[in-house]
Amino acid sequence: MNRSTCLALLLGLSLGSAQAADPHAGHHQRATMTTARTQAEVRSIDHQSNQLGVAHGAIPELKWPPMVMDFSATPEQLQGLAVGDQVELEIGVEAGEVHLLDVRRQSD
Ligand SMILES: [Cu+2]
Repeated sequence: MNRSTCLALLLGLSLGSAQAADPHAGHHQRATMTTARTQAEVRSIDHQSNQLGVAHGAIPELKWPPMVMDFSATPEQLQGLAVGDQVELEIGVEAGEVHLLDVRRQSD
């Protein structure tokens, strides 16, 4: 391999990695958030650390089995909720992070 071939290969490699490190990559991931709605029952509410514990059913869109889990929530989302409430949750998963997008108490 002569010197100019080596240089061309090096340039090609660095161009390739420059593309992989596209600063817009992070922004584009926003478009890949997977969202799903599910029925759940409120199991715990922590107003100190803003955690909402729920039992939810299977969520095929997210490939989640039924489970009991905690979500980080906003104080607004926790407002007016009580343990035992039936709620509808909108959940978004983006780059492996779970976001609680919406909490709606089911009218009884
Ligand atoms: Cu879950």
